[in-house]
Parts: sequence; structure tokens; C-alpha cells
Amino acid sequence: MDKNNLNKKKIVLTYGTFDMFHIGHLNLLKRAKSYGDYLIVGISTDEFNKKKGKNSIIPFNERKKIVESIKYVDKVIEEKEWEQKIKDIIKYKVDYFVMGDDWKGKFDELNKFCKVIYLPRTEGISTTSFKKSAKTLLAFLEQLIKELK
Ligand code: C2G
Repeated sequence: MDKNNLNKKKIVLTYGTFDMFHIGHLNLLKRAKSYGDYLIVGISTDEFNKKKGKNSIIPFNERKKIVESIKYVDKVIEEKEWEQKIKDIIKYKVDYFVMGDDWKGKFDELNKFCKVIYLPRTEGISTTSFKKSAKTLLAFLEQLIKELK
């Protein structure tokens, strides 16, 4: 291994919506960082989320501020399209591309450019489940108000 490689920071890259930030997101970012020295997080813009079929509750600029404040995160970039990953990997000289294993197999082609790693998801928590619980609570309250009238 030449001297440069020994001195090169190990760069880790991941992407996500990180809506309604929760322990599953934190666990992923902490474990991703453990593979290297510098963690770059691509946060899906509100527009890209729509293309992903996801309506984020928290707007992009707030999701960005939250993720930027996480001690494991060194840089946040915008994720605007599916196809930007290869450009980002080359631009930032990424060594490890890390995602939760709900994406297992989806990004294997990126192994041509870096090491792709899928980590086990944190069980029992997801933004989708939050939204479902909020909807259920709302329906219950609406029913209660109707009955009280
Ligand atoms: N995650 C996790 N455990 C959970 C929930 C999420 O490990 N309980 C991981 C996901 O696997 C993902 C990251 O946290 O690696 C961010 O999750 P989301 O915000 O749901 O991101 P997603 O919508 O999967 O977007 O191009 C890739 C996409 O932008 C990923």
C-alpha cells in the first residue's frame, strides 16, 4: 500500500430521508461512521422524496440541520436523484457505501467503485410506523369529538 493510501482518510457515504429522526437513523449513522474517518450523508430533498414516493413531514432544511448536528456526521450533501451515487463516490473518493439492509442487493453495482455494506436495520421503529400511529390517534380523537357533541 503506497504512503498516500496509508494517509488517506477512509471516506464513508450513505443516503436517506432521515424524516422524524429516530434511533434507527442514529444507529445507522453511528455504525456507518465506524467503518472510516469521515462520514458523508446525502439527504433526500423534498422533491426527490416525492420521486421516491415518500412525503417527508419535516422539510429538507430542518432534516439537514438535525443530521448535521449528529457527532458522527462530517458532511451533508443533497440527494436529488437516484443516479448521483456514482458521481458522489468518485467526487468524494468514497471507500465505503453503507445502507440499512432494507436496501440489500439494490446497490451492489457500486462495488465497482467502493465497498458496499448493508447493515441490519434497527427493529421496531420506522418513520412510517410513526405516521400510522399519528393517523390512528387522530381518527380516535375525531371520533371522540363527534361523540361528545
Ligand atoms: N434505517 C435503519 N433502521 C430503521 C430505519 C431506518 O437502519 N429502523 C436506515 C435505513 O436502512 C437507511 C437509513 O436508516 O439506510 C435512512 O433511512 P430512511 O430515512 O428511511 O432512508 P430511505 O428512505 O431508505 O432512503 O438512495 C437511498 C435512499 O435515499 C434511502
